[in-house]
Amino acid sequence: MTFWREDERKLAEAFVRDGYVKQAAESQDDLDRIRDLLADTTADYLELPRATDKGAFLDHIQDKVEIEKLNKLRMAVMEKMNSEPWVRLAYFNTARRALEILVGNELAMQLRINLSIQIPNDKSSLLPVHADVWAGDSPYEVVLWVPYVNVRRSKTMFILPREKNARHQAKMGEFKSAQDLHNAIESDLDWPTINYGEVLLFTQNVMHGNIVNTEPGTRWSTNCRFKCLFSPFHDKKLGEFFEPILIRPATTLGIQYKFPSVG
Ligand SMILES: O=C(O)CCC(=O)C(=O)O
Ligand SMILES: [Fe+2]
Repeated sequence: MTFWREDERKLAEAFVRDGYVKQAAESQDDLDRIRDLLADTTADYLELPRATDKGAFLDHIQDKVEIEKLNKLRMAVMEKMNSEPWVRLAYFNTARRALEILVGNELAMQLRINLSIQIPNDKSSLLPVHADVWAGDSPYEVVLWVPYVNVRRSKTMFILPREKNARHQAKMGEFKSAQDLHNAIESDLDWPTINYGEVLLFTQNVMHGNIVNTEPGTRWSTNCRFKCLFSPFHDKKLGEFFEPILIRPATTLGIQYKFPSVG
């Protein structure tokens, strides 16, 4: 006996087993719209003509910007992306059904979508092995991670699948440094190949991160957290870091209900 629908159960089981799932974007139009905004904003910022092939333009941005100016560009593009009201809904639409299956149908979404740009051989924009729950995120959050170019090997991110994560985490006290930890987990890491048009959902309870991109092109990706509105919040609070995006009528009625006063 299970209350799960068969296709939903498969997705849920894979997520629980590995701590992540990859799937086709549920709305290619919304994905394209965000990708095009990133490309056009970048072109405007660099005072270059807007590209026709936006994907290729992003992938080859290392030819157009120096490493020293990269973070300023990243901040400017991120600012623009977060100032466009349609982007949040478009972002959600790229994995709406999966988020409802994996997280819930009453949802809070992170207020800011983060952008990461990793040009080949840049050592300055790395996120060494970590789990966001170690630094104030609640273990109930799921990250929707979206690449705007094809990513694989060192151009993607690495994830330690759940079972292996549990094994290594049990020996956490033995590691002297992040590098030590990285060396210990290295052979157990997954490096999901994700083509443009696909998205990744993962739990930040498992260790993950990235290394220097030694592939020929630049990685462009965004990440944003979603959680069930009624799951416990940790340091990242509702209203400060998250905002409700879907509240169902029964909840609205429940919140508004006032018992009749008696006597
Ligand atoms: O994009 C990456 O390589 C890492 C992203 C990450 O650590 C996160 O979204 O929590
Ligand atoms: Fe992270």
